Amino acid sequence: MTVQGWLHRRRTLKSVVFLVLRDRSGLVQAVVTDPEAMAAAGGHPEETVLQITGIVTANPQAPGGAEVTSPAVTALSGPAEAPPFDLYRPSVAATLPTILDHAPVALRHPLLRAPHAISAVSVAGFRTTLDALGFTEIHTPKVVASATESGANVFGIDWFGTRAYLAQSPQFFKQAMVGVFERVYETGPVFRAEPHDTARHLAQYTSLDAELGFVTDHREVMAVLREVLAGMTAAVERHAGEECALLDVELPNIPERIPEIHFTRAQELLAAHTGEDPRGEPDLAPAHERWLSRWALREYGSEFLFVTGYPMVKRPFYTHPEPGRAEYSNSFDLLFRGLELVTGGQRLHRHEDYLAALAARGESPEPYAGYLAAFRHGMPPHGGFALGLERWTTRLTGADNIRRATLFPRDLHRLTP
Ligand code: AMO
Repeated sequence: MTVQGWLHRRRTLKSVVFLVLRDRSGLVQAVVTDPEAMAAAGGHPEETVLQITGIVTANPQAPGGAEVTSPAVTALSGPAEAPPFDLYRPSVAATLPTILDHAPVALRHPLLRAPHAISAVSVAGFRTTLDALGFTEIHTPKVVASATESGANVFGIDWFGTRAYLAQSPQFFKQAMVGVFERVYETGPVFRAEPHDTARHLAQYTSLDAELGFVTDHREVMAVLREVLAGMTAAVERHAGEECALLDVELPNIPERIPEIHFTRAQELLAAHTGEDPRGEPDLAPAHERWLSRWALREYGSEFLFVTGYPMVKRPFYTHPEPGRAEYSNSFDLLFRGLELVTGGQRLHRHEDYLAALAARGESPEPYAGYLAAFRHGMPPHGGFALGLERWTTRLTGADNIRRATLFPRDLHRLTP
């Protein structure tokens, strides 16, 4: 048989050279015993790209349980320099900045590659779940004329002499497409000019968005999200078992009904039990999210918790208010292992409600004309959510920093590689 891959590890002994080759499926060892071939094989440094043809022989001691004997070894290309750390060692002897600086080669280490394989199958699980529920995949512009989430953390760019922005979310487009397809989803990059340097913020991240029409309120959106989480987890279990084993990933149980707590009740609990009184604050602090996650685990055995009803002042203008309590909203955040993973909710769907909401915030409808057009032609009650892919993988793999779940992170300090 012929195998092609990278020379992961070379060991030269007196009468044998072991070449461990790495390809997309794992490791395989070739055993070179012919003296002439040994001299040639012994000269290849690690990360040389090799093609090896030989006889496959069972060997329980070899990685993968088999090895290639009597190999003919051809070098397809050789490395110009050694990797910044040994890729064959079981643990990674490098700091995060070194890993990120050398991402193209560092990510070849099985431990560093694994989170990205998990991300990939998670996205596949997101897609299959929503496909089965009758959603249509869409692709929308990433250069836009107005901010969607808030004007504060948007990147401005020059677009042929006109002011434009990098999309913070496909929010407007996915809502408009409810008018066309009823149920849509999108996976793609979004941009946030995040000035803070934290372990959970990126300036570019991958947003997994969904939006569906004909909902009664945000709870139907939460039910779809529950199915999506189950589908993503099942996909990881089925298709990334090796990576999960390598990283000691504990997959979460997805409760049939994810527990839910209203924002006001969450604040009461925090006031009663944490020695802090956040009542009156319009949002939850990261420490509050961690506390509530621990509470949900104790109280319901759930690693997920929906916090619903956030105050309208903290939600974007498209948010639907809570019937009978207009200062609160039909929106939610989903906390997973102490971190906000998803935001979603019910949206306004009547044109006049959008005009009123913008006016109440002292904003002109002018910059939103293209967006508002959809609502002039009849839109059903609808809602949706967005899940941050890198946050999902970070929490799933127990990574200490979101950058370990991002191929080429973009942040306050990093624009390369
Ligand atoms: P929001 O702004 O809360 O909501 O973002 C949704 C989810 O995206 C992730 N996220 C981030 N991940 C990494 N780095 C960041 N800087 C970052 N900012 C956000 C989080 C968050 O929960 N349009 C709404 C969604 C909706 O209502 O459909 C929105 O974008 O996991």
